[in-house]
Order: sequence, then structure tokens, then C-alpha cells
Amino acid sequence: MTQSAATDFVIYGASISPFVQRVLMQLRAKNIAPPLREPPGGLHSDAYRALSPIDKVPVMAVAGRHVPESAVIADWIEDTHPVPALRPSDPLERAEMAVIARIADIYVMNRMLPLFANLDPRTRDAAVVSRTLADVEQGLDWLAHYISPHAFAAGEALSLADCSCTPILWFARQFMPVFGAPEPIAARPKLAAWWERISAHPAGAATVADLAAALAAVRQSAA
Ligand SMILES: N[C@@H](CCC(=O)N[C@@H](CS)C(=O)NCC(=O)O)C(=O)O
Repeated sequence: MTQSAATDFVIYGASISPFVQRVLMQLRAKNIAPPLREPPGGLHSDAYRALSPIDKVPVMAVAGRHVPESAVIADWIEDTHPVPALRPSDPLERAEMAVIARIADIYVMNRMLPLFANLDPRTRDAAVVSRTLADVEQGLDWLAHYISPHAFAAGEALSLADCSCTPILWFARQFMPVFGAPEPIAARPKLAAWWERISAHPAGAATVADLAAALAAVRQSAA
């Protein structure tokens, strides 16, 4: 994939973050080389909090201003770099696409977060893990209901829904079985079929490869 070099914005973040990867996948789909940078001063530093008090990644820096929240950044990128379009032009189709991305964010990824504080079996809170897995399973069922049976998450074209769902489903597939949960897409044929297609798409495959490399690097530095 040839990528254009310069952009008028940068993304502060790290490639292990599913919210950062949503934006990176969008940029890959547009053949824009992701302008990813370390947060100035590092995450949780005073310098970073001064420009983004929410203190999470991604943050987009553009024209001396700083914009947090991956879904908001994704919309700005669509508005300013519209080709190829990753939002349907029809308002109802656009709303349906946004619902899929939002379910993945709120009811799958955000619900998964307590798992990461319980990775160590020696200090694991079994009640929290069990409640968390049930919540995530419910979110995955909702996602499976709304995801399209057609080529991409929201229909026949790659969209921001694919960019949101790909890293989030990758996380669910990596981490839910660690806690004894079944492989999350195996029991959900629509999700499994979509996963097969998106992981073969160049932007999806690059996203999966980048996440796998980022997780390997995190594991290596923790070892
Ligand atoms: N709603 C935010 C969520 C961002 C988020 O949770 N980022 C995580 C990384 S995946 C983070 O920065 N966590 C740092 C922390 O909470 O300490 C978005 O969509 O950008």
C-alpha cells in the first residue's frame, strides 16, 4: 500500500490502544501514513494533561489545538480528508453505521476494561471477572445483531464501523479466552463471517498485524 507522507495533523497515542487503532485504520484505508506520535511528556504527565485533561489517547493535534476522543477525531478526518469516504452519505445509513461503532466502543470495549486490571491470576477478582465477561458477552450479542451480513460492518462499503470494530474484536478475541470465556466470534456466525472478510482487507490486515506487534512488544517489555 503506497501512502502519502505529510499530514496537517498528528495523533498522540500508542499502537496498542484500540481507540488509537480505530483512527490508524481509517488513515490506512485512505492511504495516509499514520502520523502517530508519543504523547508529549508521556501519558499521565503534567505536560500531557495540560493539553488534554482527560489524559487518554488518542488526541489529535492540529493548528495548535488538541482534540480528544477517537470517534470525534475520526469524524474530523472524514470532514477534512473525505476520499475515500468512510461514512455513508445517506443520513439513516450513516446513523446505522455510527450505532455499530458506538456499540463496539461502549458495550464491548469499555465493558472489557476491568479484565485488564485482573490479568494476574494471583490477584484476580473472580466476581469482577465473571460479571465483566457476562457484560461483554451481552455487548457482543448486540454487536452481532447490528453488524451487516454484507461485505463490511455497515453494508457494502468499508466504513468507520469497521475501523472501530476491528481493533475491539481483536482485543476480545485475544483476551476473553484468557479468562476462560469462549472464543467470542466462534458462537456468533455474523461476527465470524465479518471477521474473515475484514482481516483479509488490506487496512484490516495491517491493523491486526500492528496490534499483534504492539502486544508482543508490551509482553516483551513486561517479561
Ligand atoms: N473514549 C475514548 C477512550 C480512550 C481510551 O480509553 N484510551 C485508553 C487507551 S486504550 C487510555 O488512554 N487509557 C489511559 C488511562 O485511562 O489511564 C476514545 O474513544 O478516545
